[in-house]
Amino acid sequence: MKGGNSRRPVALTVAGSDPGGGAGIQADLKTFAALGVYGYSALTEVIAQNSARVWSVAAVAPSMVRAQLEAVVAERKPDALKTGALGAAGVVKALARAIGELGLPAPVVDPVMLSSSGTRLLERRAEKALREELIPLARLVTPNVPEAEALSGIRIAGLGEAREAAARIVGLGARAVVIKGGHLAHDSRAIDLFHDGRRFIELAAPRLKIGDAHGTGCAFSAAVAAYLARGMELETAVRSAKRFVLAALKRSFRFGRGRPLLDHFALPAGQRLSPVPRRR
Ligand code: PXL
Repeated sequence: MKGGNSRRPVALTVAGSDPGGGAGIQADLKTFAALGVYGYSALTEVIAQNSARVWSVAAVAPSMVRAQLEAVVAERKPDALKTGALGAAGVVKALARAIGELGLPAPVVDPVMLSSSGTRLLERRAEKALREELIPLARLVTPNVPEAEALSGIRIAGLGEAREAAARIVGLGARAVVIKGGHLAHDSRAIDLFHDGRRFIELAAPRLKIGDAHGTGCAFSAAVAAYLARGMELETAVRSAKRFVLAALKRSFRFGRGRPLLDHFALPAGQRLSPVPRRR
């Protein structure tokens, strides 16, 4: 049989499982699909959870994470890579090695440390491996404020400290960082801070009164990876991902007593799929 050679864009997520579908691998795959990108996924932890709470976590062995990566890459190298919850130091190290050895793209690293309900999804010991082995390979790191504090060692009370923390994270070797400012409140606006070692760009969005939604970080980093897979340049991908999440949040909904869940298909297809004109 003739070999396939489809040109459709492919993004790979390396992350944990949320059987409730709001976060993790499931949110990443929905985001990829919404953005017209074929999704590969390698699982790092199986998590018994819903949008409200986590019951238990089962780790996937580093060798099994590696085996999943080898299996998909044997057929097609992804155009973009994102990482989410990684669990153990061994997984972080195996992933960092695999990126080099298998020739994977520089990853969008969502440095997930806690679930939205507060359970650890990255061992404490693994934070060092994340800082020293994975972040230096990153195309973009997407911490929230507590994660940016943990990575940089800087307490962030406002945009001034956020800039210092962003510079430190780029200093670890990442090409760029966006600190998600859900917490960096400017009253009615939420501000994200992008830094690529040269420029600081403040990305403001209206603060929605939706409460603490589940899986927004996953959707954001997955959307950046999907837009990169489609060939968008980084700053445009970040701006587009922010619009994607905002639209998904505006159409969020809840099950039972759970937290708000995103509608990954909220943005009209035309706005999702066409490249956004570059700002000059
Ligand atoms: O958004 C952080 C996160 C990442 N990955 C998984 C999660 C969560 C939050 O709950 O469940 C699998």
